[in-house]
Amino acid sequence: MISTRQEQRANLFPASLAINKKRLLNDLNAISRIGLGEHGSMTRLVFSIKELRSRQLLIHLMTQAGLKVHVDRIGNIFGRLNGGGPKAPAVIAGSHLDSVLHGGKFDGPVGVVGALEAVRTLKENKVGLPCPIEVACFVGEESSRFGFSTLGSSLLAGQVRMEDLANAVDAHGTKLEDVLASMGIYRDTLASLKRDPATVKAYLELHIEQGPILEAKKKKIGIVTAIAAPTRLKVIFTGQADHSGTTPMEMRKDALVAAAQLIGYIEEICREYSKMEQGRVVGTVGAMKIEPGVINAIPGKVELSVDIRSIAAKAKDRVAAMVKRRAREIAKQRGIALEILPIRAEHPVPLDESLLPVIREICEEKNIPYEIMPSGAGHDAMQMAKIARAGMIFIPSKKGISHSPLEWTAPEDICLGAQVLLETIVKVAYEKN
Ligand code: HGY
Ligand code: MN
Ligand code: MN
Repeated sequence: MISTRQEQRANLFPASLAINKKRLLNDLNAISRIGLGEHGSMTRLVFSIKELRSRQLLIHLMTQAGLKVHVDRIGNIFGRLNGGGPKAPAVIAGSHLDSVLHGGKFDGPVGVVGALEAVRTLKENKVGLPCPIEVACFVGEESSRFGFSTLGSSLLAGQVRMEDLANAVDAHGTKLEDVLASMGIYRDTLASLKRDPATVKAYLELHIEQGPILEAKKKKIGIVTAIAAPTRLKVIFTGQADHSGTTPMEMRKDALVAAAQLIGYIEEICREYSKMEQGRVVGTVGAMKIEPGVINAIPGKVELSVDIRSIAAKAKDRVAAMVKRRAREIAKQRGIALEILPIRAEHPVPLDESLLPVIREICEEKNIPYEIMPSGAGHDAMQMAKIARAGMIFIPSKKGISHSPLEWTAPEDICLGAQVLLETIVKVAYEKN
């Protein structure tokens, strides 16, 4: 008698099947030793030697696990466990290994090693699967170096034109498009990086929450409904460098004071907007370049990076327009020049509604307190959602801190998240196509 898929899954997926916690945490610690800096901070900026080394280590771990490893032209890594027919679309689970400057050790790696441990567990228990499972590590998820985020997953989803990279430049003046050219990637080769959506059944990402909600509500798993998206700009005020001692106040064209006015406005307008019903908007100026940048010269030129985010697309666009308008007003009042360069403007991404009950059922079966919630941070899942059903599983961040050496998630929470990911992978794999 042919058993139902549930019975099939039950037979092939004994409830006793559990990830190897020690191995998972060992992998996370091994990766965390690459890019370790002062006060336990992590720096693995995209295409840096340390970031490349972390990807090299992952390839070794995947090979050791007996997975079929594929690295694409930009450096995205896929470790595949075959299953089902040759054309069966794969369930992919993954995240990223690159970090922000002086960040934490959990943002990204938790999702990569969690997925690796889930697939390794399936393989060593010889669980028959109706489709391939792939562990993915995407290149350049963080915008820290070039201002451009989710690079690898955007390319896989066919979301990048060369012109989109025009203003993606790092602090040393290195252009992202030049780095791609050095890898043999030009306008005409970008399309070759796109993955055929027919080869992907679903995408799942385990990630730290990077916010305070799960801890505050004493929940252990977050089931993500949607991902906030950024509008990122480069704002350049150009006044007049001059002597800080001899130039009278009324004759100055001080670019830094103009920048300070705009920074204050961004904070004020985002606080205001977040109180209104149109939806919470957050705005940050995280980086600034001042020229000449010395104590006895009036700043002649200041370049600001502006990051405005919201789940509510209209609210985000409205705030971005108000910030641009205010920048123009400030420049006019002060008689200084203004340039506003778009880096990227993305739409908030709803995640797949049909994956939510799958994750919720696992949490309820295992009595895990869970929270259904949006993500304020960006993730590779927002790009993968453009070519496949995408879902995200959050685990708590201590005090909600992230992008900081104080970023911390308890080992037992990481292991629980990986176990929920494992069981979600199997359930999704067994769903009818
Ligand atoms: O910046 C972000 O939202 C994410 O942490 N990459
Ligand atoms: Mn991050
Ligand atoms: Mn991340």
